[in-house]
Amino acid sequence: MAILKVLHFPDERLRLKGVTIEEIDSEIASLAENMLETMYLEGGIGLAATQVNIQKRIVVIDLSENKDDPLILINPKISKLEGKEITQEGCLSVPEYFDNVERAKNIEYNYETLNKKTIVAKAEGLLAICIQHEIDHLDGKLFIDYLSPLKRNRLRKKINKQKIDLARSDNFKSIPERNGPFNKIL
Ligand code: GNR
Ligand code: NI
Repeated sequence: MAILKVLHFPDERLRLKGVTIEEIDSEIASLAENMLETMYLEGGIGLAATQVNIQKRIVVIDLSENKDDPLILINPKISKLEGKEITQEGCLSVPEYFDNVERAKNIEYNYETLNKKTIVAKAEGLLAICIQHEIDHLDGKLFIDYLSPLKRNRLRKKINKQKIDLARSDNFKSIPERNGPFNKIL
């Protein structure tokens, strides 16, 4: 197993679309394992392959309390959207930001399993929200795309500021090998 690196907004690779998985083989099985391990480590309830820089239509979800009931959705597709619901969402690719998003309350969806079975199912509540959020990732979409322009601008400014602050603090990191006791670079 392996931990994969999760891309963060505004990484353009989050905008790439995943391709349909034609062959469900051991490579896909080990990708699913690695995605689950990464999701558990990062403390998320879902993870799409797009977020770990793999452009394939596969998603993992685990809504269980004990993190022992994983769902692996291959080529997931929503066939019906019903009702509306506003929920506060977060995303491992947009750290430390949470906001309300309106989505369908009830969905019908289908997907393939690692055993190459096609499953047709219905979902409501958090599972329905999560499946919509994850399939959006496979299509290069993020939950912040649904925010008002004002909120998106605020978020962009906050992230730009974080980037500047990080660059500043990096400059102050000590490099003892090069600088001996005088290890502050301005
Ligand atoms: O961990 C996550 N929590 C969450 C909360 C509300 C709606 C969607 C999600 S998914 C998110 C993990 C993630 O980024 N998946 O892509
Ligand atoms: Ni997400």
